Amino acid sequence: MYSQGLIGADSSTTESEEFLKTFQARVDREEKIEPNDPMPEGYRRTLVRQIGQHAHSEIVGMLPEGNWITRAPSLRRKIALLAKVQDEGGHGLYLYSAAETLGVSREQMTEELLSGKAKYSSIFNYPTPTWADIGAIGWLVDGAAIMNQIPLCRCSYGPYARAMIRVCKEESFHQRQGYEIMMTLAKGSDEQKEMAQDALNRWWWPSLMMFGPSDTESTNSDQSMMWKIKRFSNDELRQKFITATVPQAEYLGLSVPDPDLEWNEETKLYDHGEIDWAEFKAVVKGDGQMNRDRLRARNKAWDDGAWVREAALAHAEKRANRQPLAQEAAE
Ligand code: FAQ
Repeated sequence: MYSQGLIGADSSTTESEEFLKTFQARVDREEKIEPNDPMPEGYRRTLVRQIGQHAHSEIVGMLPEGNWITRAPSLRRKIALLAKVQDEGGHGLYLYSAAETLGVSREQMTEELLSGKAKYSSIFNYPTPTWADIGAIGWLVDGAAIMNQIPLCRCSYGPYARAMIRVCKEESFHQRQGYEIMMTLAKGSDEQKEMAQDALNRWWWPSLMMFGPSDTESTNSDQSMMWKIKRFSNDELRQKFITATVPQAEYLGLSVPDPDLEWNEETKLYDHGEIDWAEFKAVVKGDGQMNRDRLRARNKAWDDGAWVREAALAHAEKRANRQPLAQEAAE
């Protein structure tokens, strides 16, 4: 099934017109689609693709911040960061489980991540050289993730929508954790303020790229919006994020690194400069600063964990073999 590739909605299905119409009517009535419900193959594959990529993003997303757990500047910061990174691992697990309800196995998804075949969010291919990066990730990356994921709580597919409710609650703690780090740095010494500005300079544009290509380039949006998997387009969410975040930067006394950023009184939104889509494409293709490093780290974790998987399997086998004896004794 899944071996057909990581492809998006495919309109060349063999399902009857009537079946597709009935399904669309359910979606339009805002009924949740559940795992055993009939669904078009394109809908199923779109969800496997999106939820799988989302799960991989959470798992790879543990790496840039994990880099700072042993170097957090205080015990309080270390505890909060540990909890955040642990949450991200948990989000990955809920999401893999949600994808499994669509008939794809966790092993298949993991194999696709480790081989470099599966996509994950471009944002996690940037380095975290300073402590301020941890502030910027919480503030901007989690902030962008929340903007994108709140509408997913209303996604037409029940298991994904329900997973998103808990994920969004946790992301909101992550965002505050990051903003608080930025506030501390921005109110600190000149050197700390400079660190905060430098992190904002490096994370601003990649955070805007998280929302995906512009609407004219987004291949999956129209179909995903029709199926109510997505509720807003990539550009709409990006614009909402900019509008919410610019005043937060002003409050910190930091400047957003976009000379073309300007409040538009008519639209009540910020006009912004051109995003470097060539950079986005290169990162998604695997040529970002940290792509190779991230995949190496995930592959090492998989290899290093082999003994745990083997031991768990051996234990399960032993228990299974013991059960008939225990039953016999009880009889
Ligand atoms: N990076 O047609 P569209 C987080 C791909 S979680 C890489 O617009 P779609 C938590 C896209 O897959 C962050 N690839 O696609 C956290 C598609 O490729 P395909 C992840 C990207 O699906 C915080 C192609 O481009 N969040 O941050 C990206 O309709 C801190 C065409 O694009 C989610 O996954 C990208 N940025 O819209 C963790 C949320 N953007 O498969 C740790 C769920 C697009 O056709 C620390 N996903 N592509 O070959 C979504 O909402 C959607 O999938 C979008 C993309 C909006 C990401």
